[in-house]
Amino acid sequence: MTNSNREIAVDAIVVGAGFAGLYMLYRLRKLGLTAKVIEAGSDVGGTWYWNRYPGARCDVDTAMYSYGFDEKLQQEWEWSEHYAAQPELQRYLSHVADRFELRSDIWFDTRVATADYDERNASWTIATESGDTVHARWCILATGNLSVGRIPEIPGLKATSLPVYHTGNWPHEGVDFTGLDVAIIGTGSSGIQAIPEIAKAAKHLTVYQRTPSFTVPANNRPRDPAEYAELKKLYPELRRSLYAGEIYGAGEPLEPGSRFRRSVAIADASEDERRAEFQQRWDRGGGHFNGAFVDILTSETANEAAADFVRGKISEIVEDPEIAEKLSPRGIPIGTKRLAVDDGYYATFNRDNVTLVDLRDDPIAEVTDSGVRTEKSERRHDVIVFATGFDAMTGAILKIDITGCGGASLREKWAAGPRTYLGLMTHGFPNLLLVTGPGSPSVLGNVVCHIEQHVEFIADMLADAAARGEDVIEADLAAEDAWVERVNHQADQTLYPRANSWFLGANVPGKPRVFMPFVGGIGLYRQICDQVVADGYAGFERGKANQSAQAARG
Ligand code: N01
Repeated sequence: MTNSNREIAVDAIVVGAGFAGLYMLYRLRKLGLTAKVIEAGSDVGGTWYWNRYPGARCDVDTAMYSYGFDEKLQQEWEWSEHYAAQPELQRYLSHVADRFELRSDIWFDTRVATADYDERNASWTIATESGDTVHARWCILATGNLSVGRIPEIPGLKATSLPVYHTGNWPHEGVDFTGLDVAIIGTGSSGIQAIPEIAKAAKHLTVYQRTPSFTVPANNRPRDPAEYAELKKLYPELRRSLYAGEIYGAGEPLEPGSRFRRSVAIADASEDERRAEFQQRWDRGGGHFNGAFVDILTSETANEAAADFVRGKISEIVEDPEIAEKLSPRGIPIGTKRLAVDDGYYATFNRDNVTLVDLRDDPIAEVTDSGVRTEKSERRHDVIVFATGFDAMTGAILKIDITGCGGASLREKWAAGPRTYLGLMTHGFPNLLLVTGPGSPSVLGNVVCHIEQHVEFIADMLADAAARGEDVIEADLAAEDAWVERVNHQADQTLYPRANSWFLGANVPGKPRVFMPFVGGIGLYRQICDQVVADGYAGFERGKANQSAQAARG
């Protein structure tokens, strides 16, 4: 990275040029504010810029995993498949950047190092790793929930001469696996997407699995033109019902109506009805499998029925019963780690060139120059792929050294877990706004609709403050404490805390175990936000900069 030493002052600085940062910039400009977006990558795209591993594709029907804010955009853009692959998503975001002429306000290849709040001026000073300085009234973090990849510490890994890749930071030129003996470590959503594709290309693929995950088929297919035309007519109603939480989580359905709305409790369905419901969802494909019954994430009985159905499918698909058993998750409620959506995952284990190593039985001891040594055996490999996930939700925020009022450090404030009001702001850090921050529903469901809701909330709040001549906004401490309590309480009513998931930070050694997303669903969350607005932005303290400075000086 070269030193650029630019210094500018704008109304708002936005960190990140993925789905959130692009739309935020668009809305800030609509408010007449000057803004700059800082992006570490060389192009827009965020997650879709970095995650280019083979098989990377959306796990939500992409027609709904797209912006709804511009009618012409959603009518004119043509998705080719139900579950678009990474290149198409990247093209879409690139198109959005060009269509709304956003690039001129984005600094690419630039990473934010520090952000410091100046109480006297009620403004933020952002310093980049390459020596730039930006002064801004508002600092908006659109850094993504899954953008800091993690490779576990394994003896010998740092010293190995083998090529090592992480799915979340994949080489742009791709990796040619032809004729190679490949190891992949990790079987979450990324591994589950990559494994079938790498198996097709490689001479041999060894899958090192520590915990089996539940996955359901995507049943991906090209879009049928007539069905797609019909969908486009229904966009407003579909988006309305998705935002209202009337359709399950990510918004798999492509038509409104009772068929896709939240279903009945499992106790109200007979054995035959249960099976039929699971089967039709399995056949249709996609993550809405977990919406079969309304209590799958709250009732052990309902959850076990769904889990049993999937385990039954694994034993039907996988020919070797021992491998089928190793692939079958037990003791982890289905859906408490994000349900993966795959394209031929289980059938991949029927291939002659695929080996499954169960790390529960035979843990990794070290990585060598020739491969991977487990406690019981040693295998030669030409390349190692890590699909070991992310320092999720807080990783990208805390990677920036952020100081707020009185020089307080956000890393210290969040040392025992993130504390926010509505996932939007954190007390002691005025004018710092988070898009889909911890404490919001964000990653549970369709993140694009959550992003749109947050960006619109932030833009409306800034417009309202401007209309009142206010330029300082801060989360009220009591409101924040009450929100954190509510997020925890709500999670405790579900089965979510039973899994060692990244939702809880359990995948990062030493990270506090706190359930980070709001599990109440986007419908309830939206109602709460609407009420906050109706009550004059209740829970947000607002004022004028000089008044705040006087207050700060005492
Ligand atoms: O990461 P993960 P991911 N030794 O944390 C294993 C989104 N996403 O990148 O469970 C051996 O889920 C770990 O094992 P365990 C989606 O929201 C979306 O796959 O900790 N193994 C697990 O198997 C998803 O949930 C799309 O025992 C180790 C795996 O690595 C999120 O990203 C596509 C290990 C990590 O799974 C993260 O998914 C892909 C070790 N030391 C991802 N450490 C879309 O389609 C970890 N593991 C939009």
